[in-house]
Amino acid sequence: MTTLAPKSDLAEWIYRLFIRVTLWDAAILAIVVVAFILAVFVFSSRVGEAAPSSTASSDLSLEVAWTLGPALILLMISIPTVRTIFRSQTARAPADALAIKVIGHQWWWDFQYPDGIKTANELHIPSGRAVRLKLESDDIIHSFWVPQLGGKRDLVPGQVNEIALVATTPGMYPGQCAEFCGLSHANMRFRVFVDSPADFAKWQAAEIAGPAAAPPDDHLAADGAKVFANSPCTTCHTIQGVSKGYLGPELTHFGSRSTLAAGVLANTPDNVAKWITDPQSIKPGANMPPLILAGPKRDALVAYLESLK
Ligand code: HEC
Ligand SMILES: [Cu+2]
Repeated sequence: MTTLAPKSDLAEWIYRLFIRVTLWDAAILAIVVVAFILAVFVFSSRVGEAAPSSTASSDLSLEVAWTLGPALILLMISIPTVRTIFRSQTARAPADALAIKVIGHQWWWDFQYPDGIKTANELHIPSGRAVRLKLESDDIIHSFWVPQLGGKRDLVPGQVNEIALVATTPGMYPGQCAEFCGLSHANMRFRVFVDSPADFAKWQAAEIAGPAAAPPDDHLAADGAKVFANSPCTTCHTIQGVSKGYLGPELTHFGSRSTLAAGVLANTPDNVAKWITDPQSIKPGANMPPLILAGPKRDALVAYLESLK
């Protein structure tokens, strides 16, 4: 998570501004340090000497110089700052930008695409295409922050904030909620996968197609599908064609995600089993109840979830 290796146009503008402001700040620092050294070692009186004469109120050109100098430096900082602010406004995003709804929940992320694709905690976007993220919150204020893709923007209940960017380089970029939002705020992470346009089209097609059927010889997953269908999991979690939940992350393609519980754990069968058994011990405050389900039933459920590619 670094702001010094920008991978989108927005992050690049902010990075360049940061470097410029830092250089001007360095110039101010150099001037102040030199003036300080001169004052201490050259233009000061020694013990026993008379105090040097003051020029403060008598020299008009000096007064003008140290008023105009700093004013000019501030101007050189404010012009690019204001320009970057205007440039980064989402109104300037092209009309064909990919609009994705981002909904913050305590403590996970919901991503909804215009063609009906829904996913959680792992956002896929194409490189080289404008993306317009519409930020909303389901509960309290969160903040969307992917350091390599651009500055933070808050998700405020009852309001839609936007952030627009064109990602330049395929790769995985970690993100994090950047506004304190309660017990598991630090566990509200996410990942942005910037895919090449071809990879993105492939991902999109797989998502739209619904969950892949488990291989016919995977009896464990088939049993797990039955366990899921008859469990309280269906109240909260949506799996396309199976359940319509109203509260938790979409699980339709859970098996194709690399992490679970907002980036807290790697998505492995062991971790999923631990998560289902006692979510709160892994993620304090998690809004998913522990499920009293052990042995073969739980193993089957885990196999089913992992088969949802
Ligand atoms: C009361 C609603 C509720 C019920 C019931 C529930 N969950 Fe969840 N589940 C959640 C919430 C909320 C989260 C997000 C927790 C977080 O990351 O903070 C979650 C997260 C998950 C995740 C991680 C998803 C991801 O991509 O990070 C999995 C897997 C999961 N639940 C499986 C299950 C299974 C299996 C059951 C049934 C045994 C179940 N849940 C029952 C609400 C629920
Ligand atoms: Cu948050």
